[in-house]
Amino acid sequence: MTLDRILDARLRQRVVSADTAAAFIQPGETVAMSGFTGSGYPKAVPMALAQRIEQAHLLGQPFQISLMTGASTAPELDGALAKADGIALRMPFQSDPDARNRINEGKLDYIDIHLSHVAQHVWFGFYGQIDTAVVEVSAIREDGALVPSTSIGNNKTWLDLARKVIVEVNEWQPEHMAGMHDIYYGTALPPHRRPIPLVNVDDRIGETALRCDPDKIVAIVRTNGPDRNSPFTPADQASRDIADHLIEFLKHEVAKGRLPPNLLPLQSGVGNIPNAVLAGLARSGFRDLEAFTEVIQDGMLDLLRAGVLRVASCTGFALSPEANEEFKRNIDFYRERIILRTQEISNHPELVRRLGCIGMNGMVEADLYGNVNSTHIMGTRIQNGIGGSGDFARNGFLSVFLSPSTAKNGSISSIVPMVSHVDHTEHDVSIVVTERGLADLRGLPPRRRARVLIDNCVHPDYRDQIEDYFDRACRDSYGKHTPHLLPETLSWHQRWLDTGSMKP
Ligand code: 0RQ
Repeated sequence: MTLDRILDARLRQRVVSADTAAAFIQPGETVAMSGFTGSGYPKAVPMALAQRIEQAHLLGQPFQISLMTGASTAPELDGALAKADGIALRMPFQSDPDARNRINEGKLDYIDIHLSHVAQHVWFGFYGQIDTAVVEVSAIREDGALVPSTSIGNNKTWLDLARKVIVEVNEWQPEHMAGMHDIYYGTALPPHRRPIPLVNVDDRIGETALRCDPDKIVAIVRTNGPDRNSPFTPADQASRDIADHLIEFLKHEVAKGRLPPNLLPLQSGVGNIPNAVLAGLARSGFRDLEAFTEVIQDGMLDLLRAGVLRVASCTGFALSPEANEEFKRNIDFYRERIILRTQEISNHPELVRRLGCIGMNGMVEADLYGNVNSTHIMGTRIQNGIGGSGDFARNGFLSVFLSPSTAKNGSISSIVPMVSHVDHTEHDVSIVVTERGLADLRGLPPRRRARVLIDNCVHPDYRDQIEDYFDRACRDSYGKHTPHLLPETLSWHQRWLDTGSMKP
């Protein structure tokens, strides 16, 4: 047991309070913070910064920053800064209710991009200079290298490119995480890029700690606080039915010889349905599975413990409080089986395609031809963001989208004539699953895709309505390749906005 997590004596002298550290951040700065789906985000400096911003506003002084992270964070970061009206621009992903409201009120600019793109676009210079990086770590080694905590996200890029760096050393994070991380320093910019030497899910191609020029570290803050641990909601019947349809399909694919008996590396989004899929896999009889994914949630720890999953590669965690305790208690077991990577590697299109990942993500809605909306409610209100779903949908061996067939107590059909916003085009979607069944869209032309979706995925309450639309579109549409009645395509959404139901 190490007494002090800061082993570099020089850096130990830079320990200050969160308030002192936050004072290094000036109005108008671009600030890049750690954090991915509620893990490994800084716990103290963002709150101190939010207070500073509130005080400035009370004095009538403008104070906002542009904020980048790995993905979503927590109330102490996104929530506190959004409530303080401290964020002018946010990227690349968030799921915080306060930030979401401000974005949807048009008061906070949000850039929602593929998670694999973030680091490279920052390196390309598309987002200008990063002024300050604020990064949580679990320890600082004697040589000054930073041992990451429960997420890596874009931290390598932030530390490489920021002009100044604030480090939070969080003693709540398990000290024995050291060795779990794999930070690849071989990325280069075009035209100097080389193949990434990762051919198996468990290949280690990098270093176990982050490099950081010690001269850039202006402040170090000691913290001792938990990650945002969202409580686990037991799977409902619809989620279990969705999981059962998908697992039956995967078994069918093995029987047909299109997938090996231990499948191909799994990517799983976060939430109730993906967790139900993981729970279903635990009972499925599959063994020796692998995960090449962004986020590890409770279900993956269960699969690892049960020996169903052999190894999991990710960039962060999203665990319940119980799962977090379990993870900390058995850290030596998990360190052998989990590898955390930077998100440019965990989500890299080259690797997702080479490994042949099976992408499984939630969706808001799909249309008759298989276009998928993952982000916008009624086409205009952002929910979270595309996250990593596009990295896996476009490049994986299979791209599966999962959703109940209805939303908001049945007043909305998740299968609509035309999606109100497109995140994944018909070219990137192979399988759609609702609790009603599974639509296998592979190899089908548009009208047959519509048939399969109607027959398998639409809720009975909306079946006649969508059949009627499709029949009339096939009869009256200008072109018969992807039939549509353009004035009617979004009438379902408008009806819900007008009357509170998509039903006529
Ligand atoms: O809103 O709570 O206000 O009622 O959308 O829906 O049913 O709670 O489902 O939490 O699984 O989220 C697509 C948003 C699904 C998620 C999405 C409303 C619904 C509710 C949430 P309310 P649920 P989930 C890995 C991969 C993109 C990012 C991604 C997501 C709210 O899966 O963010 O895949 N995906 N990342 O009522 C109107 C519909 C609706 C609808 C749901 N058809 N119309 N509202 N809702 N369907 C992680 C990362 O990349 C970091």
